[in-house]
Amino acid sequence: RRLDLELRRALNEREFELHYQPQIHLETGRPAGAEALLRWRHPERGLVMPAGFIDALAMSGIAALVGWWILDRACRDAVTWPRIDGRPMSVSVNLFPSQFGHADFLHHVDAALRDSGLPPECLELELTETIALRDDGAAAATLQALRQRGVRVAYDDFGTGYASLSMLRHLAVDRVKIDRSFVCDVVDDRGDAAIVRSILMIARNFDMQVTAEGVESAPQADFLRKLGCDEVQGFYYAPALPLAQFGTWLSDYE
Ligand code: G
Ligand code: G
Ligand code: MN
Ligand code: NA
Repeated sequence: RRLDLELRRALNEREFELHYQPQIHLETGRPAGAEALLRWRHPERGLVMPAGFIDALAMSGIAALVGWWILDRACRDAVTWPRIDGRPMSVSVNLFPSQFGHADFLHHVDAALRDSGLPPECLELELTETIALRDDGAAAATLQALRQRGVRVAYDDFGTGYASLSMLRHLAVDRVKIDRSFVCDVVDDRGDAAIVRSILMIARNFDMQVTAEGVESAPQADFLRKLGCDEVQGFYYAPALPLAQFGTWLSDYE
């Protein structure tokens, strides 16, 4: 169909680009990494956000192809980032469902790391529970293989799915990302605060780091810091920025 054809063209004509949203270590207020977020530089419509195409792309036949490009691009971009406070910046890459279960998945991860020279410890892969729930036995083996390489894995949108807890039992990961729907009213809504506190407690017991998404104000950041949240991202710090602008943003911290 029309959008499908357009997405194919976008891939061939190199209309996709990655923007980077900073991730801040709450204790120090310093950048720790960035999440790569896909944008479509459409010749007529200008910059198109994922809401306008990501579901169609995920279901199209080229999702994995675009996904390998994203992985490769993100690793190549991340090696250019400076160390902050002596630590290298990490890059978080969102995966499409068709990537994680793909027979060549680990091959592509290895190739992206090898070709870029990015240390495996600097790569974090973001999964949603629909991805991890797809194939239980294979998913566990794949996570184990990533861990052996030193690549980290995060659960995205944590708490929004129906199987968030049972996933942790079967598939250990390094980090959970608290969905921004729990963060926006966390200061004023007792229910949201209770959920965030509970996620933090579960994460500690499973030895996982926690990133809160969608932080838009200082009071939210302060609240999350006092609860012991590790990292945050959100408009309060920066939106996703084109690579060059992200570099400029980072240079303030060098
Ligand atoms: O950038 P924005 O917040 O509009 O992105 C919305 C959602 O689109 C993200 O939360 C994520 O789920 C999805 N998304 C954005 N970039 C990527 C990408 O590079 N790969 C995949 N698989 N999903 C992405
Ligand atoms: O991977 P995920 O689907 O969670 O992607 C994060 C999305 O959230 C991106 O599309 C990004 O543009 C958006 N986003 C990032 N920071 C904020 C924020 O502070 N507030 C809101 N409302 N959205 C945000
Ligand atoms: Mn994400
Ligand atoms: Na998310």
